[in-house]
Amino acid sequence: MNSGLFLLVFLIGLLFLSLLRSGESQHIADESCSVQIVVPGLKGEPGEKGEKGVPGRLGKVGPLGQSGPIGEKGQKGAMGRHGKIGPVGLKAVAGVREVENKIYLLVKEEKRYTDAHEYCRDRGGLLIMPKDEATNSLIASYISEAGLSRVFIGVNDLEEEGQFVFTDGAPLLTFNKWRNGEPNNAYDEEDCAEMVSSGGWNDVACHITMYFVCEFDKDVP
Ligand code: GN1
Ligand code: CA
Ligand code: CA
Repeated sequence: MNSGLFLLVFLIGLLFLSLLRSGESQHIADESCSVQIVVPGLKGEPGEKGEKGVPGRLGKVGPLGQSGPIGEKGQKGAMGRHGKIGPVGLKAVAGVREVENKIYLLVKEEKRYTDAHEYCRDRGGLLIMPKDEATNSLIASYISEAGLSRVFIGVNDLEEEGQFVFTDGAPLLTFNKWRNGEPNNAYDEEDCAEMVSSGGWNDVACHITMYFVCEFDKDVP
């Protein structure tokens, strides 16, 4: 018994004693009275150890930890797959020139005159027919800028010696650009024509091969 309980019992005992003396003093006046004071007993033996309790609740979530150091760079990945096949290119062609109603194409493939003519015609065009000074200058710039010295043009006298016509059959009535002394039908075999980088024309043999320029009409409505 602890000291608090002992004090309580002691006080209760005193209260009981005072009540006996005041309220019932007459009734028990003659009785022999005795005061009993309750005192705590000896401390008992310790009890047996209890069973283990159930586990407690989960604790609160802790604060975020500090970020770690940046890792090392990863290894290079494997090579990717092959790309798709690209569009068909224009073989050996160096750009084009364009005016309001025509497109000019320098073909850097050496061909004889008739093969060059067919090349252009098969693509919807004809060998270039420079019918005015502006067109002739443009083609001259085109070939000189390409670093060339000469190209076949669509001029020939295959039908009748000395009677030069454009490849579309039109005669050279209002414009030509023959160099001095040309056409001379050298070796009696020159029935086709070339343009040199200055813009001048010269009749040459048709069986020789060189680059050439095609012209194409634009579809102007
Ligand atoms: C001569 O000089 P050249 O090679 O550029 C000739 C042309 C012929 C040509 C044949 C002034 O030109 O008429 O077509 O050889 N020029 C002169 O290869 O005679
Ligand atoms: Ca000729
Ligand atoms: Ca000539």
